[in-house]
Amino acid sequence: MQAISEQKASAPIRLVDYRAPAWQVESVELDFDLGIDASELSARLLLRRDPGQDAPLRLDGENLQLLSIALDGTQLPATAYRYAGNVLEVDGARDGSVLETRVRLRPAANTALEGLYLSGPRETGFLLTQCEAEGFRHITFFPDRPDVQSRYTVTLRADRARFPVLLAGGNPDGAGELEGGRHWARFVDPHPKPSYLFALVAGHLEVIERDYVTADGRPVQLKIWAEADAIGRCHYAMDALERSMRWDEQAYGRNYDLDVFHVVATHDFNMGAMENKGLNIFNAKCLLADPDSTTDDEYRHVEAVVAHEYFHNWSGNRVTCRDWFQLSLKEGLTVFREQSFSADMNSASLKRIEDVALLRRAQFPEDAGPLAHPVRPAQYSEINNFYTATVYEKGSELVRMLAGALGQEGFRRGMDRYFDRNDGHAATLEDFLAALGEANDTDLTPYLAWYGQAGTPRLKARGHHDATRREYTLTLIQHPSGTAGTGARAPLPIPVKLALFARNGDMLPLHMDGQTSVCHELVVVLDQHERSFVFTGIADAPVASLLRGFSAPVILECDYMPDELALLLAHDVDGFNRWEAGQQLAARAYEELRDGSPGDSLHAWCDALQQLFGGTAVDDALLADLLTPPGEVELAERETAIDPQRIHDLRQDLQRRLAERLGADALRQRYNALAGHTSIALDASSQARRRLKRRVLELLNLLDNRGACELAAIQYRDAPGMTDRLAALALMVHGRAAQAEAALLDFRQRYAGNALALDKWFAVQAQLPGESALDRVLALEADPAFTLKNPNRVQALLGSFVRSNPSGFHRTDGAGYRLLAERLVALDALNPQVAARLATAFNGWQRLEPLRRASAREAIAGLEQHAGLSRNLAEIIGSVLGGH
Ligand code: B3K
Ligand code: ZN
Repeated sequence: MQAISEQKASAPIRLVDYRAPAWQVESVELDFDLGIDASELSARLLLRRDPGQDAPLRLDGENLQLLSIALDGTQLPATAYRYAGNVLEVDGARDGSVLETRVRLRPAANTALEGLYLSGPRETGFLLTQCEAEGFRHITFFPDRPDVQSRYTVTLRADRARFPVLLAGGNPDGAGELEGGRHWARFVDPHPKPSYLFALVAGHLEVIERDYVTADGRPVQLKIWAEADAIGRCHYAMDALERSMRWDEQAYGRNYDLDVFHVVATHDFNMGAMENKGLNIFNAKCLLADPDSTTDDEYRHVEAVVAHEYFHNWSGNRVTCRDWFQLSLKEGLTVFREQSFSADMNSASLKRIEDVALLRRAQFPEDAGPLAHPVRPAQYSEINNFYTATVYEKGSELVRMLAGALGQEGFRRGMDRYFDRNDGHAATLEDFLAALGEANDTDLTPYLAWYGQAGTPRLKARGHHDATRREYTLTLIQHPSGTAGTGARAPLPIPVKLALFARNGDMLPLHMDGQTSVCHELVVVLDQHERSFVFTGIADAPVASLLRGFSAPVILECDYMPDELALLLAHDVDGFNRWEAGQQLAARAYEELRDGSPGDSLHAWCDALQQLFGGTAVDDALLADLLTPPGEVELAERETAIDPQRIHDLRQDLQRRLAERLGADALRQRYNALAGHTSIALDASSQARRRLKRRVLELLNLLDNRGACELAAIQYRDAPGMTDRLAALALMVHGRAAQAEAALLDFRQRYAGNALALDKWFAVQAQLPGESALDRVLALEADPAFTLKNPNRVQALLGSFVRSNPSGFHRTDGAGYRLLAERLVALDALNPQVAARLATAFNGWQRLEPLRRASAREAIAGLEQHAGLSRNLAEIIGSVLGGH
């Protein structure tokens, strides 16, 4: 029986409606007969009924072709069950019943890449699954919710020649031959798990292996699988995996818990990677790495994602989420763990800068517009729309605040308590805060308010120095954001790490509230609307360095004088705050230019950077970041009527003025000195040199376009690796160099067989600033290598255009908006998740200047009228359009 296709229910799911499941599945046996066009699957569920509930047995199932159904060994007549509205209701089930169903799936026709699908061409590709959040219901009938945890036994059967490799999560439990050239393999997972962590992979794959022994003595086989042309690019990921496993043992005392850990790379994946128990599946772009096709930033990203998915084995798998509203319980926590790992493996302050820059670029705008939602949303229509920067990145910032409040040892004690108490359970954010708090005899419930309130709070800081009393009073005031919602707005606990600097750049000892112990940095917690903190023994007016290390995810408003920011930029020993002072100064310099009155901030910024550029106070990587003003998206956040082209031009002007101050000769000299070191080594100082080299050449380009492009052409030709090659290519393309087309052609030919490198070729062109980008995008869509079916390619071309090229996308004639709307319709029919994510590029349209606002509105409203949008896209479009 085929489910009658129905309009998806649009009533939102609400946190307040949560009820414990009436039925659990104690164990499940899945038996697959795999094929590309059709796969069949028998499922045998041992059911447990909650004695306190008498609801009938209801199982989720979407677009499943039901072939047979039996209860306790008896085939059911059509009158004994009903399959409608994506729910299968079965009569007569009782505690201990066994339900057996058989369904047929169509993997090759599955373009949504959710459930069981095909990666690659029909003839040579392989089968794989993606179940989080609700993909398992596309595979079989099941109570597809994370608080149902079951033991899985999975048997795979398939033609050996077509599917030589058969993998599923858990430990291997036998394999063998069958008649007709077929074979089988069985896997048993001893750890009960929710259905979203189920996975299988079948097809032609190569493997690299490594033996690992956990700190508690378990031998584990680590196996990374990829197609033949990619397996040589998996070694870096293997090293990263081993580093991650050791780190989790040392930092959190967490050991791996199966005999084998599989990782598989695919080019067809809706997001970065997936932490399926014992069988992680990765988007190739987050796993494959080699110097010829991977940039330094991407290497660090691969390391971080490998770690992230591995860390989920405890924060997500062993302790999972009760319901999807608790998503940040695993995602925010795992991002925090991943960020801490990356900080330990690389430069901690650069990592912090990178993370905060991402938060501001991706999360702050989300939190400031119609898509704003709390880290724990109160309702959703489509859960896949809530894998957001808020749940992930802001969620991580909340864990960071808790970790800061408890200190390193206290946090570890709390995490031990959390893992031990909730092991094998589906937990809530309350469980998390309770474990952390109880292990430290402290009440962390005030922090729950952070999880329930949308919007970025503003923190106002005012300093007052009283020379006669030798006192410095710091007053902090918090304001909820406009998107915080109408619910309770209790003051949030805001930890503010601070230090005071004397005018000569020395840090001052801090005496507060008559305390005798002296320190140079401390954390005060603003837990009321307003509070003042008095520091004594301060002879001269100091400069306060606030929110050091970005100690809370807020927007700090402090009326520094330009010379005060310049002092912090020159002297702060907190690498993050030094960078932050530069960013603030640059943003003010930008505003001076915008208002037609270049003044003190511009001069102070250029002066301070000239000093740092000529000295040795900061390393090359930090210098590169200091020489980079806030991006166009961040600058737009400061505007009320956004004109992206004008923002682009002003930012260029700002950088040109900095370049002028540094001087073309000094830039050229520095470039030549840096260019002398050509290596593909990944150590910190080699990466730092490449980063600074790129930045210096970009600045030089603003003074001497022709000269910089000539240097870029040489750099492109001689580049030993992708970092230098791509930087040179981007400079030539965006600088409209005479050499650009030849370089693009060369790149295209060189990487014809390398999909990830080809994505960069699309992306670099889609980011061409200005109105001509759209024609370029249209031309590239006609390229035979472009397809809407591959999420990475869509992201490379359309994603880069609408997200990373504001001056190109936001054309005054609205053509960018119309293009996006049209492509969303086409994409939605293939892959609703990818369409919905791309549609968030419309976020913020209400704050555009009137002309663009009108055309954006028209495009979005037209889209909303379109019949048959997926629930995913409809929810985003509906929210973005809001009440306007
Ligand atoms: N947990 C997955 C994301 C699943 C997304 C579902 N649409 C990757 C991660 O955060 O590790
Ligand atoms: Zn995750």
